[in-house]
Amino acid sequence: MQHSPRRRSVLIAGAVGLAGAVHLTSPAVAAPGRTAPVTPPAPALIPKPRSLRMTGGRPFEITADTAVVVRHPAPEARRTAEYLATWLRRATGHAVPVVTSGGTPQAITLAVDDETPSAEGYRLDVTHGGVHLRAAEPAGLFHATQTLRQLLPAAAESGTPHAGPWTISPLHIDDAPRFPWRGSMLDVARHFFTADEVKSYIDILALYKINRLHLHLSDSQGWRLEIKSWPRLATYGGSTEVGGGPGGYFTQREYADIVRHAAERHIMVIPEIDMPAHVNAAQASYAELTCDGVAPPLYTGEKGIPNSLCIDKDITYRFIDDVLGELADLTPGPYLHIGGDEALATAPEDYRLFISRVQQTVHGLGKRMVGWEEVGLADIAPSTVVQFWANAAKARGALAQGATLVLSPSKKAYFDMKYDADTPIGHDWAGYTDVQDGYTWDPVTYIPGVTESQVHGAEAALWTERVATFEEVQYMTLPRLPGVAEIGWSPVDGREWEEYRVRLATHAPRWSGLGWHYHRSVEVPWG
Ligand code: TNX
Repeated sequence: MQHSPRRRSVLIAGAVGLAGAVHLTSPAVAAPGRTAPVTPPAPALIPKPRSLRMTGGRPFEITADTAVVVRHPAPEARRTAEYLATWLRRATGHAVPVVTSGGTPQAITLAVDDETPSAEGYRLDVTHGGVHLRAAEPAGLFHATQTLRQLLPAAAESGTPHAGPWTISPLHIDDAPRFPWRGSMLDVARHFFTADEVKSYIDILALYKINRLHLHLSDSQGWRLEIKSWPRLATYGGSTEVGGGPGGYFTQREYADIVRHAAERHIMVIPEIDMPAHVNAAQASYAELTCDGVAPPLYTGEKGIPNSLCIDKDITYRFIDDVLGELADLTPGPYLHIGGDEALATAPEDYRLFISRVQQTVHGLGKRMVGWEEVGLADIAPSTVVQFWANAAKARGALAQGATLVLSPSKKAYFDMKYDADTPIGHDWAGYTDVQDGYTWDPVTYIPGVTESQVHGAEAALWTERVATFEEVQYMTLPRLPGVAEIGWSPVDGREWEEYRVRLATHAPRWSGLGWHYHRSVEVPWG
């Protein structure tokens, strides 16, 4: 499906309505009897900005004279400028120096914006003479650079310089996210993915303004983080994976490197240590974590197996204090995810006692607790973030206690679900989730009766029992991830599948340039 430039501009204007501030006044709309100047089509940005206006006139061009100018005092702004300049150098072959002063023509300027106080919002202006990125906070500046990246041709992603011309049509963008939590979960426990692969995953998240990376670091099939006080968790518990492969784990240094790589892209890492169930790898490593003191063998099967930490033993809580203590020290973000799902081998009363004790530990470490929806069955503090995946009653139990939600509905946002019957890998227990299914839902209305203020946002979850290679991670993630990103960022009023799928199709050359595999869903009009 093709839209004329004018039609596409109007569709972009759909997003403007909700923001209510700026209206799309296309210079292409001339008075009767006058010839309209040609206005280029609105760019196919994902997530769609809150408001975008093509302002007309001669384009901006990146030339050998182009510099990146930093007029924002935060050190992170300087880092973002360097990141942008590095990317531009690789794309264009130009020198693109980073400077802090001087009236450079053809400059791309990063500056403070006192008018957009939102933590992640930004404004972006392109004129013939220059590009201005303005934000109150460094995160907004970073997001602005990712928008700028999408304003340039896909050839810019290939990692080797291309001949220009590198032009951008004049426009004004005023943008900010709808939700503060736009997440992506990667299960590195069922199959292990290396720190370099995780960093590559983070780079894709950044392009779509995803700002939370949730790492599922432990499960029955593998323990993936070095814990210095309990070393066998990683060295033995991490020594295999589903199917019997070699598994692996992150050293603390590697984990810190992942956290840093994410932070440089304004992405917060949410680490999860799953308990009281999903603990076979831990119990295989330390027999004292079982009630009978007998260590089970390592497990490399795919199905969940009923196991539980021993709720009555003191050593269980020493283990948790040690593990969460080391994890908290390594994690600058305010959240620790303690899993809490599918505790089928734990009696309900024991489960409630257990979650209360773990919550005390998390709070004692100065962190907020995150748990899967099952923690709504326990007594939880209002500061708890509860991750919905299937059961509305449990989520409501959490809301009734003043807790808040992140939405990961398994029927919409589980990227381990097959796209359709022909998808060679993945699950189907929650149904097929093709691109349209993954795009057409809303985090506030998904569970009836929930209000916007009770929702932090949306998170995609990629479980990896059946996802064995990093190519398969890419294939299950794209093209669904941009949909979750737009659900979390863009105003609900501007979201329309027929328009989105056309926009999405234009991103495929970008993914190819980056070397990313993706699924060519029949629902998307790929070029
Ligand atoms: C359910 S959703 C699980 C995971 C599995 C997933 C497979 C949730 C909290 N638990 O342990 O990997 O299904 O789709």
